[in-house]
Amino acid sequence: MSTKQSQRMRLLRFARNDNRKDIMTKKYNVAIVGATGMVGSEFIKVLAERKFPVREIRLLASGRSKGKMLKFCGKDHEVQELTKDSFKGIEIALFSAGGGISKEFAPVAVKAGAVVVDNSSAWRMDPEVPLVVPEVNPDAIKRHKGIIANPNCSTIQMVVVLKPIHDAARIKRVVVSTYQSTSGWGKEAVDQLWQEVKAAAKGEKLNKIKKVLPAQIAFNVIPHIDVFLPNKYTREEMKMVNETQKIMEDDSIKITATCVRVPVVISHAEALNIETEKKLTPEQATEILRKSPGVEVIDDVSKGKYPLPIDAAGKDPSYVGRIRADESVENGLNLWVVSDNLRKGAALNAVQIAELLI
Ligand code: 3JN
Repeated sequence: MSTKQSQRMRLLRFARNDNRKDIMTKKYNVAIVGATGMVGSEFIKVLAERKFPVREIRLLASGRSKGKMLKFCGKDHEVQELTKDSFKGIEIALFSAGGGISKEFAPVAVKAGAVVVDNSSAWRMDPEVPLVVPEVNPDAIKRHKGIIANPNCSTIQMVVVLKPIHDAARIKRVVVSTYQSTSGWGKEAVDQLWQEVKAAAKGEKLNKIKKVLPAQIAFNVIPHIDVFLPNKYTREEMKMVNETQKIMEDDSIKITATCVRVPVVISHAEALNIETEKKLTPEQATEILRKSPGVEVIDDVSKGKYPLPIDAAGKDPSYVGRIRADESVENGLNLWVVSDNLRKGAALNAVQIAELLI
């Protein structure tokens, strides 16, 4: 059985464990915490697009956004202020409002009877909390005790590609360099990019513009995402290492990362160098990836075809291209992976987790 078939079987087994009639008829009360943020807006869009069975949608945000109107499935909904009483009757709560809010309010939501899918790093490495990418480790959600963590955006798009290669040839080591879009750091980082670009076009000085990123991002790249740690890596880089091992359920995979911010609005790109135990030719790797769930291969260099951030924006897959042998080692591959960081890297993955739950 191919990897894609066996992964599909696993997803089907999940579905069969539930009462089919229930799946068809039951609707859920869903809360979105951080509804006015970039990922929050994407949650609203993805739930509607995928026809998630929503009975009530409760849009929660800080007091500043209270009263704002947002559309869900063509209807206006008023944003409510997040408080400890916000979760009465809620069955599924999708959180994307930062680690502090998740630490404080996820347990409150669970106590009120909800299952939380949390997009922050607050719970990801907690051994009691499953860290899930549905194409990779769907079975892990069975162990949840109320909270399920959504991995970091850079990790998600990478593991969707690593998993089928690991299953076929056992990955020994991964060297990843990321090219991360500004939307990964939120609306204000995107605003910084636009303001800098507009100022430059008018011949104005850029150093007066408010910075939320560590440096000017227009016409620049910044090798600094999240804070620096004592080992001189950034927290973003160590998230990629630790989360990948947890999701792949294999601490023997060695990973090292360099995470870089680039002046792109949506979609993260990653250059992956992979060393495997068993030899995989680029043709074999391509064949495996073509059949893998959540992956789409775009790889025809003779026609100049490879994945680009502007093409991946608004789409679901992890796109892979530039599949070639690393000729400096015995069993090595180089790949280029691009995916929409707000969709598969955040909202879509969380909604797919919620779909597994129901
Ligand atoms: O900058 C990016 O491209 C990804 C950033 C993710 C991020 C930003 C602030 C806090 C995270 C995350 O998801 O890991 C967090 C966090 O929750 O720690």
